[in-house]
Amino acid sequence: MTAAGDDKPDDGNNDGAGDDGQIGIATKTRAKPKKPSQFKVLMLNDDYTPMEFVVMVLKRFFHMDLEQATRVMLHVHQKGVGVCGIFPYEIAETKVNQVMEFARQNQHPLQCTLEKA
Ligand code: TYC
Repeated sequence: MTAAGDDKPDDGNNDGAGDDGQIGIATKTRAKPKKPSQFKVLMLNDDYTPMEFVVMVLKRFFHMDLEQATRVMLHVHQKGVGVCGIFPYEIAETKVNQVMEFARQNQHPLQCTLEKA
């Protein structure tokens, strides 16, 4: 970024002055803006939660249709873990909390967690 509206490339010396060496309003921005980081919501297998309940969770909280929810549930059942979706941190955290609370209310040990994508 440059000082006070000139259109020369940044001199990069970051001395607080513009490219012309004059003091002005600090308008420097990041060279590489950080993308909001994404998080996988993972579903874990267990021996007790009914398959139908897991399918219901995937439909309700992850907006999957019956076929997709059944495929993900069976993947988790067979492999031990599976991805329900990838979201910005706050949304991923909310989904995990919703799933855990719904499982708890229904007395199932279903576990759901986050992992950086
Ligand atoms: N393994 C469970 C059963 O046999 C089904 C299940 C699937 C449980 C996926 C949890 O995340 C899960 N009833």
